[in-house]
Amino acid sequence: MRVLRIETSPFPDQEPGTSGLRKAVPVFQQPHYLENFVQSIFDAVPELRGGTLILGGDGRFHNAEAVRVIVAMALANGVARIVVGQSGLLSTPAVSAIIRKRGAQGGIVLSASHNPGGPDGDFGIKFNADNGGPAAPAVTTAIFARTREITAYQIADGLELALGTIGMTTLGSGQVVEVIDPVTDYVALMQTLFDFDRLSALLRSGFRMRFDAMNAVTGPYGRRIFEERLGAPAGSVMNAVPLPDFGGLHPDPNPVYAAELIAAMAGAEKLDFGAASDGDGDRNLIVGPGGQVVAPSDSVAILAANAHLAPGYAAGLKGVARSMPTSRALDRVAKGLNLPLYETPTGWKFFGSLLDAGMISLCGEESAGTGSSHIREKDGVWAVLLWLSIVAARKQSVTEIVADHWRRYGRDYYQRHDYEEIDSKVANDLVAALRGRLATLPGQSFAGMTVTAADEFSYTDPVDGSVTERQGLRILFDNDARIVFRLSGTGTKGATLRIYLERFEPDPARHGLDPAVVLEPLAKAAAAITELAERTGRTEPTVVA
Ligand code: G16
Repeated sequence: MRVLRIETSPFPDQEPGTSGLRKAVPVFQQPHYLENFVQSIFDAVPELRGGTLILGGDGRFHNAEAVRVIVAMALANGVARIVVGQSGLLSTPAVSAIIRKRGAQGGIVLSASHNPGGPDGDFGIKFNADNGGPAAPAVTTAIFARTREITAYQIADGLELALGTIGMTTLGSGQVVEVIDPVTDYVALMQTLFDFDRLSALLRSGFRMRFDAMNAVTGPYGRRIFEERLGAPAGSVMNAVPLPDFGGLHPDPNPVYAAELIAAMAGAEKLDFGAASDGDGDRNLIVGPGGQVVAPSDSVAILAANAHLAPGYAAGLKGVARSMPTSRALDRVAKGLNLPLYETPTGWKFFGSLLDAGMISLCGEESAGTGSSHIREKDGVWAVLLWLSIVAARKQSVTEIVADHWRRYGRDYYQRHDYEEIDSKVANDLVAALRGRLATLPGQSFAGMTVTAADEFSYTDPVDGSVTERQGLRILFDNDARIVFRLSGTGTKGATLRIYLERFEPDPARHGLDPAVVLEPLAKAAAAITELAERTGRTEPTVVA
């Protein structure tokens, strides 16, 4: 192996967003683009030299090539052991689990999550720290700073590694490249949390589930766990082969893109349980018989209320957390169970310090992510196993469990309206103008509702005291309704304005209404308050999630 030093110059646009660096594939295909960012990781995280690095991705277009480049750069930068998923595949939760199991100094995840793949799709890269979680803001800031001043990177030349074959190669330098089965360690961890015998009895009893892997990374995980280990009939996992372009699907498990699954749940097959995960396997969608979708904000609340039914959580939870725009359904459970509740900014990285400090055991977000202290990422297949455990223990369907939950805690009607690909300046101006008006809003009425409070969310991490500002604008109304506005940190084209609408309804007689109808006045108020149509020319959201 020969180490080459390649001259380069900085790219101005390598600032990590909510979850790593995400760009269109052609951006990543520019000469030196990936290499600059990877070298900046090695420079900003010196512990990797002489340490262990876990590496894998969701198999999307450019994954295989990027894995080869990163292995060669890791070797050139003195990483002692590189653990790679076979053929470059590892789900995001598996990377987190393996970092923790191996005591690695970090991991690199290649994914643009739920964004479409293929040559015209998106690609992404994210560094996870030695706790298994997305790097904290201080580390991503250091990586970004390094990308601004980089002049050269190091890469090994002349390597012939068979990354498609499980096995270990020790190089003359003593460095090791280990290719592992992507699924084995993850399944072993799931077995410590869930009663596989009970789940197997459920899935062999005629209960019929469908798991949609959306042609993305969870196909092999779903097949191994649901079909091979737990005995669900072959075909219970659909779209099970990871494809570079996800077979043209948009691997975002929401009611729009998981329409095939929802149709199957509503169809003649009379399926009992439906679920889906996203590109890299950290998000989840749960669907009841007949096609009822569980809102992610409800899902995390229901999981918190019932987690004790699975062995891994039988002793109860230490505390729970949600991102600020996630509905307050979880707060009601925390109150009922007398648990501490933390409200963090959007971005899984903010849960990491609470989990590390043992302050919470379960957390989740409106963006279809739920997870627990077992790793430091959200975890799609884990959420499905916990839901199945609850269904098995309570002997009720998803639909009945949701209805019971609302009866007990009330229903938080919830929708997120996304306005995608707005001109960045227009979007920033809209937010700035609203920020400037916040103090004047209380007392004003919009769409028949009166504002009681308005502020901008700022977060002080209770563990390390770090402060993260400007994390979303919140407006509260006199009818127990709330609107939150923020700009997405994961989009790759222009700006995405997210408007989160919610309204609490305690009366069980009013729990069966259409969320679009209940929340219509909020959507109108949001448009009026931001002068949405005048500023953006938009009158309808691109996506309602
Ligand atoms: C990432 C983050 C999540 C966040 C989501 C959406 O998820 O890990 O915490 O909720 O992005 O963020 P934004 O609203 O800024 O677009 P993923 O699944 O995309 O990695």
